Amino acid sequence: VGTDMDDVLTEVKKNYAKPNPVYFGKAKGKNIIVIHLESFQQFLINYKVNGQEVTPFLNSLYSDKNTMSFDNFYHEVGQGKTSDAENMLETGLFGLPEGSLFSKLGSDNTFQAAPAILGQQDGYTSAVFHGNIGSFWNRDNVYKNMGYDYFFDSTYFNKTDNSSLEYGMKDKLMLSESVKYLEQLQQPFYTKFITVTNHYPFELPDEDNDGFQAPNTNNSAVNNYFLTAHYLDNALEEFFNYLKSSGIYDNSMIVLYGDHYGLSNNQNPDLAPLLGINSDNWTDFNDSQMQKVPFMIHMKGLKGGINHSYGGEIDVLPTILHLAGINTKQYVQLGTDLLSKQHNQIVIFRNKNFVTPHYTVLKDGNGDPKVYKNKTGELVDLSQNPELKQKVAKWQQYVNDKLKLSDTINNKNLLRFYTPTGFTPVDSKEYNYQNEIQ
Ligand code: GP9
Ligand code: MN
Repeated sequence: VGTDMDDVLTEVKKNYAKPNPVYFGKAKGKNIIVIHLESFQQFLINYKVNGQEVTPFLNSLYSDKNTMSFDNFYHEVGQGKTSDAENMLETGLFGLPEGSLFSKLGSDNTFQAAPAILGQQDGYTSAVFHGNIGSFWNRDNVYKNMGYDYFFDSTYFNKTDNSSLEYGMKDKLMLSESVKYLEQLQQPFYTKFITVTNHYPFELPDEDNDGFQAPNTNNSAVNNYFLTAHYLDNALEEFFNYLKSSGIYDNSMIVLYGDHYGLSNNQNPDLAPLLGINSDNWTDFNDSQMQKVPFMIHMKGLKGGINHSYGGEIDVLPTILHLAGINTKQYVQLGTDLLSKQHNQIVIFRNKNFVTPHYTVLKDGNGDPKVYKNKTGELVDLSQNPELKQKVAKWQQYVNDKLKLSDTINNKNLLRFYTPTGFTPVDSKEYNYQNEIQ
């Protein structure tokens, strides 16, 4: 077992990308507020239906001079969906090839996750806010193993007959109900808000729609997706207004990300015309483009802009920790800081497909690579391009090795054999989420 972990550490060392001095520590000591945008895809940003912006607030944030926004950022989840996204952001390791890591291993595995790292290294208090039951995706157990101090699940919130939809409390209500707890948290805090309203089948009661007109395709999930995304956008604006009026905003770095696609590949042909593409011409490449999700870092005084680097959810943890002034060198994390000059731009999907800054590499029915040019969506004939063929094989090996490394660490629970210097292993028994603060 010792050698397994030694091999892991050798690989992880090779993978490390050193922080960019322009950004390292820029958020040192600030509160970190992570907002999980359920099922939110990048194409919604700046998209208009009948001339009306779907997400005017996020659009303004996206182009704000204090926001670092990414436009080539992909989700990398597998079957664990939301929980896989959370897992990558908190631990810097991938989810599993099948099922949800949270459900399968989350109760027993050793984690070296964001709340514990920030708590131990810089005195952060940590909390998650989520308007559904705490056992969904096994979160109540996983969060303890991650060292989350508090988990405000739906039992903490005042509910009425129509305050919840299928996946939990409506976002506006969850966010406003969270405020009374947020205000009591010791600062600096690391908090995560998991929204749910923009979840398939995207059904929004009329009373929650401010008059936004959905598009009119034959597919109601496609139409409704714009309504719930619009609702989420309103909810975020209200929450930001609160953060500003309470003063929390001035001492906080706010990180927003879409966890995964909302519209599935089955629905994309019905979405195609809304994106100006004929359904008959829709390809696997177009499906892969739909896996782009927002990633934005907003903070007063941050030098922002639209960053075209390619990256994904696995890269978020080192990015955030470096901004917070915590070097990630000794941690076992498989992504690289998106702001580092050494950031690795190969984006790894959980099914072993991948994207580079120039190519998207998917598989055909036989498992052979289908290589598309990102710029044009054209299929490249590899038999005419042996040099690229060789490169693709090399990249594929890298992708397979990376996923295998992650699976080995997770399946063998290897982190129990390695404790980074200055880190104390988390004891889940020290945590209890039963309405402590009330
Ligand atoms: C449930 C919510 C949805 O709590 O996070 O999970 P998903 O279905 O998107 O994985
Ligand atoms: Mn989700």
